[in-house]
Amino acid sequence: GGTKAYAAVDLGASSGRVMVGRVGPGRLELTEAHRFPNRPVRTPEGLHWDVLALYAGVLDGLRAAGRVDSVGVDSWAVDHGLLDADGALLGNPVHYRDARTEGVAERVWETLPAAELYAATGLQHAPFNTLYQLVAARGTARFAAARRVLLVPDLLTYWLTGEQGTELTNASTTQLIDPRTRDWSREVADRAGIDLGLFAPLRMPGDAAGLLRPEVLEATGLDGPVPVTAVGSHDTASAVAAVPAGSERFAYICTGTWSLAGLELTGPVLTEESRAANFTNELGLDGTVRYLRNIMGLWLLQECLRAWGEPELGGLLRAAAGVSPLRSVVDAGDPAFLAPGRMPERIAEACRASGQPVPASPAEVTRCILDSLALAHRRAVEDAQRLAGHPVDVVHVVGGGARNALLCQLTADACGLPVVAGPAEAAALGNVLVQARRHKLVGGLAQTRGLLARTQGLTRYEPRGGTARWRAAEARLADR
Ligand code: ADP
Ligand code: LRH
Repeated sequence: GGTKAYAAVDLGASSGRVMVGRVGPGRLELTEAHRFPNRPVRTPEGLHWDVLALYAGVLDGLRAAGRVDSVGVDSWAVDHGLLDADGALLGNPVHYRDARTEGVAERVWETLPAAELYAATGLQHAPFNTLYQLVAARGTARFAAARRVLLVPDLLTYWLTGEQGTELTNASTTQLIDPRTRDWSREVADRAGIDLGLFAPLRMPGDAAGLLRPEVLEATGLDGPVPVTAVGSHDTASAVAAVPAGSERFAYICTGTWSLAGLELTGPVLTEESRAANFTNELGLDGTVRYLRNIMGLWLLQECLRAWGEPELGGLLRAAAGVSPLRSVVDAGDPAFLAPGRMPERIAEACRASGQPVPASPAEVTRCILDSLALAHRRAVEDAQRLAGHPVDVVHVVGGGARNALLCQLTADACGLPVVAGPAEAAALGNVLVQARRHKLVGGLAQTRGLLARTQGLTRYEPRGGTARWRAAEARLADR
């Protein structure tokens, strides 16, 4: 009694899943109902998300989940679908790794200088920020026909319920939100020539987002009514909400396709120094700010695995653990690694260009990637503390990379701080917990973090010393 079940639809860049969270007094259990690949598709027009395949996976997952008390959807940020005047999707959402935004930011900065843009929105510079994508789309027939922009989780929520909205945490990655007012920045939109009327009204995590449509009930075999709840629909917002921290003195690293490394703050840091360090201020639950840096993450390894014909990951990581440490490192923050393709070669080229030994075997390349990620984690955790004036004494690693023991240990060593790893499915848990708030089963962040710490299996990694070696490796990169 007193336990409810929630379906968390969590779409990552590498896989989508529908998880079922059971929440009751002192209870939080997560099980996987269905997982499906997320495979981007390149057509002559560019690189796209196969959003219909993802929606089919969501419906299969809801069927597998069975009876639930509500549903919530989160996904990767910035990307969106365009709808025509009838509400029909105009083509597949373009992938943030597509090249159409090359050079677009530089054009925008001619009328809206980068420094002013940062002061107004606090958003990192990434070529794929929604603002730049919309500017890139301008002039296309598709954009001319567009009457609405829906971010990916809002698009799926629309298909599930028929209701449109723009959830705030994900809206904060568009580069059109002022993190101080937590509302649209009309000035930025006007100066960039973007019509904010394209976006549906803002909604907050915890808001009702409608009921599953009759056709969805039919397709999933569920009995209605099934409410849908707006959650922290940016996957990173949901993941940070599920960091099982016991105090405010923590850093987090959400490690999946990306590594998102930083701090949870009560307000944005909009200084010029912060801009130069490319830290972002994204909006989180309960008035929080996600102050973090994007690091290329396990994308580097995913792309190598693809090039090597998908060898088994466990064996490769064991082999990498035996390779001598810090032989060569690359800058895991370098946007040069953003696009898909030829990843082992690109990593080799970066090592050669910086006069380091070129990793040859898959085990050596894997070790180079993990050392480089740990080094980038160290830099982000250090820089964030300094720039925000917010010291920490523990680093929480959540997301799929929390299952990678070598990466967690190297991160502890590099940061010179203990790492607490887990939960690996943090985004789904954060999604579930916001739904459970609607039924008053859980409270605010501090309370749910306690529940997470008590119920989720966590692994602790102590730093093994030798931070001098990491400082030296850092200097090797900085010299270039
Ligand atoms: P995303 O949400 O961006 O798709 P995830 O958080 O699901 O990413 O993380 C996926 C990554 O987690 C994989 O690329 C892989 O490197 C890592 N991972 C998943 N399972 C394991 C495992 N059992 N051991 C080591 N690493 C793992
Ligand atoms: C991680 C993520 C990240 C964004 C990127 C586009 O999945 O949402 O927070 O920067 O995708």
